[in-house]
Amino acid sequence: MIVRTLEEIINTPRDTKAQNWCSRRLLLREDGVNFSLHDTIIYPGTETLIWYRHHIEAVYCIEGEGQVEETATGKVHTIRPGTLYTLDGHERHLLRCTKRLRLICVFSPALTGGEVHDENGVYPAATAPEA
Ligand code: 9YT
Repeated sequence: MIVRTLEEIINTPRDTKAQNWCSRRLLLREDGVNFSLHDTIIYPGTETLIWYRHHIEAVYCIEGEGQVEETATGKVHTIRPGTLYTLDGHERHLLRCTKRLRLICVFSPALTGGEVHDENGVYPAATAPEA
């Protein structure tokens, strides 16, 4: 059994910081459960281009307010506490934050840790199969 707390992760290497967000990575690939689980904060007033070409991400909002815009269609979804969105089609999108968002995010396959978006909003694919 794995038991850990957010407090144990803050300001460690599992607390990954980018310009528009920070991601506290509670479970990673090295934990061997085939998904990763993150407690993510998105900073207000930001817009982030995201395109998880190699991953499926599920995002459950527990605090704040924002929008997701699908770039292929222009479709806009409001994000508020209690809203889930899942990028089951690897949708390229813009994530806008109007009120500091706290999001619980699950990635499959699991992130290895340290990933931040490249210029296309992509996280790299893991190089070896999961354990
Ligand atoms: C919603 C989203 O994808 N935000 C970017 C950070 C990501 N959730 C992560 O790496 O935890």
